Amino acid sequence: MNKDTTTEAPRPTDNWAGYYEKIGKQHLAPLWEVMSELVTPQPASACRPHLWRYALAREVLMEAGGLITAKEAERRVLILENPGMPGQSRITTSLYGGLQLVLPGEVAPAHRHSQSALRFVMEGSGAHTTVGGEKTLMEVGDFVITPPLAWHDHVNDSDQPMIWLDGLDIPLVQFLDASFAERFDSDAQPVSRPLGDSQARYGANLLPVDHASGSVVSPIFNYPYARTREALEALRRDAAWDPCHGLKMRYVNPNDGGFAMPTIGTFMQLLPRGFETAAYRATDATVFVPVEGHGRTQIGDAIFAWGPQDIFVAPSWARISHSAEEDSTLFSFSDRPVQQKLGLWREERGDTAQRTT
Ligand code: GTQ
Repeated sequence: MNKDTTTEAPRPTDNWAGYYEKIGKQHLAPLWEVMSELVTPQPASACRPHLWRYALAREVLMEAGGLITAKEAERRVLILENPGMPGQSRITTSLYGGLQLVLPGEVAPAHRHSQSALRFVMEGSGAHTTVGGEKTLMEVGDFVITPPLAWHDHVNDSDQPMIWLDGLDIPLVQFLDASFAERFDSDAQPVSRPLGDSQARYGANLLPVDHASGSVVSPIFNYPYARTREALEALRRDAAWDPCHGLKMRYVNPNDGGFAMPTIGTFMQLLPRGFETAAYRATDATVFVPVEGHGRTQIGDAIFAWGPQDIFVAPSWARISHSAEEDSTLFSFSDRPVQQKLGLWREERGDTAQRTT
């Protein structure tokens, strides 16, 4: 190769600003200025580890109960804003979290949207949500699904406040510009199926003989805590404890054995008293909700002491280790189904993780 052909071309190094301005007029930009921010050697997340103390959040949520009705608000929710992404309505980069309050006698009116929602019940008993024509009663620790575009209204006909954690794929749907939403023309949708129908039809290790599988959303829309807890308790007798997770189970869609929701993976784990997990990290930022027990979790450099109903979040690729002071159960959710479908999900376990730093 003739050396001169590469060195002769005029180089604009003395006038980058002028060059950038010129190409900017054509809506062009130089990759070399941004390459290292776009293609990072490791996840570079704005998401921060954080813990919301339930008692404190509850106090101000109850205050909102005196300021606005569920109907006025459409949904009376305090958004759990990740401190690294203020004003963006995100608990992780891809997911939204909020605490919703429905007071006795209130209705959060029927609507539907493209976004999938999970409810994880924090407090109260016997209020119901109606999803696609079927009511389900909500008890503490229940995991309830609202599939994309399913009509849903929440009604509290009990005599106690009902509070649950909402987890939605709002940021993900926003990123994809795929949001649709509409209001139903009355507060409550008609109920067309008896209580417990989906549970019996799809949630009893049976499926109707001609059930056409294939939906990406589980037809079971309430996974009661009582049954989950019972399974964990039975398994602990002969548990092969995972050094990173204790005993960790995944909520499943009986159609295909996949995750219960298309965009959000949900999990419940048991950490027995005294258990200390080995460090673990994965690319799915995760929201944890202790249901029973007390313990501590280290996420990167942050250490959080937690008890029932607290909510804490671990960013993508931050090292997580838990220690349980009592028998503890932790619900968690993340965007793992999305990452796995896209071939992006990655994890690093235990000692390996320690050695790679
Ligand atoms: O209950 O339908 O926290 O539509 C945010 C958006 C809850 C809901 C939220 C929603 C809902």
